[in-house]
Order: sequence, then C-alpha cells, then structure tokens
Amino acid sequence: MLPLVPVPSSVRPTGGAPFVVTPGTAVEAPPGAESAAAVVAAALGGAAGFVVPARRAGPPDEAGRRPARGVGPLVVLVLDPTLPVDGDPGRLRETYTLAADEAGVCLAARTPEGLHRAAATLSQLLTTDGTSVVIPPVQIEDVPRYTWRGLSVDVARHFLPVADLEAIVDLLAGYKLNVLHLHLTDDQGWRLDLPSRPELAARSSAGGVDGDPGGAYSAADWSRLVAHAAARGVAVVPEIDVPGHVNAALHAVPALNPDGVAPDVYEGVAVGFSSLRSDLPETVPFLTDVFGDLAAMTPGEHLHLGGDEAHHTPPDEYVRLVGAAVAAVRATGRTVVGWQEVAAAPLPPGTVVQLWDTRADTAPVVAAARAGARVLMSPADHVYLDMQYAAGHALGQDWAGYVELRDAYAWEPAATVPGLDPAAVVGVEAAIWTETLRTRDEVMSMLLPRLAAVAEVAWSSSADWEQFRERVAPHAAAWDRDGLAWHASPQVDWRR
Ligand code: TNX
Repeated sequence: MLPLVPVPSSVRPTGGAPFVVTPGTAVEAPPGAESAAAVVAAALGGAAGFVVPARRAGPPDEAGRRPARGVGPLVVLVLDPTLPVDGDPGRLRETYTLAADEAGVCLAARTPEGLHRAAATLSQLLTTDGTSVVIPPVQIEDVPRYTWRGLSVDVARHFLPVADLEAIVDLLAGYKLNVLHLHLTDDQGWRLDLPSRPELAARSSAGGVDGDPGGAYSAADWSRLVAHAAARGVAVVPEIDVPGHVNAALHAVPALNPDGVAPDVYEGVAVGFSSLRSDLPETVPFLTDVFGDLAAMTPGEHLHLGGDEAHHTPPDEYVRLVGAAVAAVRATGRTVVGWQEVAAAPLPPGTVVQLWDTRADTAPVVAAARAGARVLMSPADHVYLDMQYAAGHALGQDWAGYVELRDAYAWEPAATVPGLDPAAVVGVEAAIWTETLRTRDEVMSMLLPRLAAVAEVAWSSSADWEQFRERVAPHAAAWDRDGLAWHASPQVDWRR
C-alpha cells in the first residue's frame, strides 16, 4: 500500500521497474505550470541531494503527452483542459493524473492548481531503494471531494511571523489543502497594516495574550505571503472579525466607541465582550476602509468578516452590523464568508457560512443554505486543532472535548448539520486558535498529525480508519526530515 494521504480516487500499481531520479533528471513544464514545476523539481532534488532543473517544455509530440525523447529521464507536466473524469466543474479544476514508469513520470491536470495537487502526490511517492531515490511504477487518477479544503490560523491571540505561515502553507500544499484562512484581528491584536488605517496596526499590534510579543504584517510581508501561497496553489482568505472580537480596533480608533474613549489593550482570553456600534458615524467608513484595503491587497474570491460570538451585540444590532459589513465586502466585488452566527442576518446568495459550533441551533444555517448560502464545515469537536488530543495534554483547550487523531478523521461533513442539503457543503476547514499556542513548534505539534486526517476527509471520497493509520505512519519520517514538530498520537504505530 502506497503511503498516500489523502488517499487518491484510484491508484493502480503497474508493475515493472521504478523511475530512478538521476543527475540527468529534469522537469519539463509548459507556460503557466512554472510554479508546480518548481515545486516538483525542489522535491526531487531535495530527496536526491542534487539539483534537478526545471525547464520549459517544447511543443507536444504526436501523442500530445510524452515529449520527444530528451537527454535524460524526464518528469513532464502537462496542462490539458480536456482531461476527462467527473463532471463537476469546480472539482475538475484540481483533478489530475499521475503516471510513472521506468522511462518517465507524467503529471497532467486541467489547471496549474491541479498540477500542484499532482506535485503533492509525487512528493509522497518518493522513496529510496537503498542507493537511489525512486518513484514506484503506478497510475493514479484523482478528483477532490470538496473544492474548499482549508486551515484557519489565529494570528491575533499570538502572532506568527511570515516565515512560520510559509511553513504552514507548505504543509497545506503537501496535503492538498488549498485555503489558508487567517484570523487577522481580535480583541488582543490587529495584525495587518492597512494603508487607509495605519493606526490600527500601529496602536494595536504590540502584544498578544498574556503580554507575549505581538507583531503585524506590513504590506510587503503580506504580498510575500500571498505570493508564496499562490506559488503552491493555495489561496489566502483574510478575516477581519466584526462586529464582536473588536477590542483591538476600539483601542486604536477612539471614534468607534460611544464615548469616544478607547479601551485598554486586552491580554486575556475571554470572548464576546466587545462590539462595534451601528449608531456611530465612524462605523461604516471603518468597515468600508478595512474591507476595501483587504480586497486591494489580496487576490482571490473571498473575504471573511468574522461574525462569531458577538455576545455583547443585541440581536437587532447584530443584524444591522453584519449587514453593514456584508455591504462593505460586496462593494469590493468579493464573496462574503462568515462564521455560522451570520446566518441570523440576510445574506447574498453564494455567501459561505462557516459552521463551527454543533451545540448551537443549526436551523439558521440550514435556512441560509436554502436561501443560497454554501456551508463550510469546521465542527469544533472534529477539526478545532487547538483542542487537546487527550486529558492532560500540555497545550490547547478542551471546551469542545478532546480531539484525538481518530476524531479528526472519523466524521462525515455531509451529515454534520441535520437537514442540510449535502450539495450545499462547499468544503472542510480545520482551525487552530492560539490562546495557548506561542510558537511555530507548538502550532505544528497541534496540527500534526491531525491536519493530515482532516485533509483526507476534505479530499477523499472514501474513508477507512485502519487503512489511514497505516498510510499516515511513515509520514512521521517526512515531518522529522522537514523539521516539523508533531505529536506521536498513540493511535498510530509511527514509522520514523
Ligand atoms: C471559539 S470558533 C472562537 C474563538 C476561540 C476558540 C477557541 C469561533 C468562531 N470563535 O474565538 O479562539 O473558540 O477554541
């Protein structure tokens, strides 16, 4: 059994000799596929210990796929908009095939994103036969189950530098996850410097929970991160959380407060005590500016407006303020994303409602979906990766229960909300909140191995825990090799 996670739709060992990576190996890719070619070349070269060049492919040969025989064994990337399999256009974007034999390796997809998913598979296929790095002879066809497969990272409670987020992006891409959602603002900090509102980051980014060091991303940091993600086929979805979780904004902008007096910075971990006010003249310009800047700085389709846990916002006021935030996002032309509470407000069709709290009444989410919303599944008891693995774990919280590896794996997105049309489910997103997490290693040790389980739930159409346990076991060696901290869950016999 090949140790592929998430498991592909179809894997067929074809027999014969493996492909051997040699100093003559090169990666060839057509225009548009440069970033995937760079990832593939880096993976091959990194494993083999020599440089594997990536170069532009010449015109296709008669067969259209395999290039004319070149100097050495080739890994060929093909962009083929007619690639068959499955009918759903969203899923077709990332569909790919991978064929390897002694003579070469061919990765084909309809889009550059599809080639990135193929590249992730190729990386997991690399093994050593004792002397050389090899790829077993195999034919793979693969289609994602869901088009949105993400991780939400809270950089507000504790700040993470761009380099740490880049490491997280690499991990996401390696498991075919395609969205990095960043929770950029909360009571404790404002982490993105916005050109129209420089006071937000300037005044409200110095610290974090418990007075730990803070930070904020400059426009240059942000561009670098977005480019790093794009070069791995990962979209960045930024979140500005309103109308609650806004103490950092209220601290930086006195005019957002009814008495004009800014509250102190907040270093605790309580939620639900701060709110915007719809009756203040500053509120709508603030929303317009921040979402306008966010859209201008971030490519992609979605902006997240938060909307969670606004316990200090009366219900009618909540609807007004979410309405104002929705209008500000729509004015940018982007699609709104919000935590499940936003289902209480009128939402434009196509809005993505992110479910997290299965203890709450989910009837409004079902109703929103009937009215045209899509639902993103982040049930806390399965995919909140800040939950402790088990009682007594040194890091994390336990309000949603303990989340061992099997809990992150064995759940069904289409059955999470009773009465919800399964076709309304747009995907699956894990989340990691950082009240208790300070460093890259602490975050990674909560992500791994559970993120691999969530990735399989999001990508694969079949689930088999016993088989997953075996497939994921050798991934520990790759995490060690890459210097990633991980938790040795007792549910797997890890192979290092
Ligand atoms: C709930 S989930 C929150 C966050 C906390 C998290 C801790 C959600 C939308 N809000 O504010 O950080 O629990 O697990």
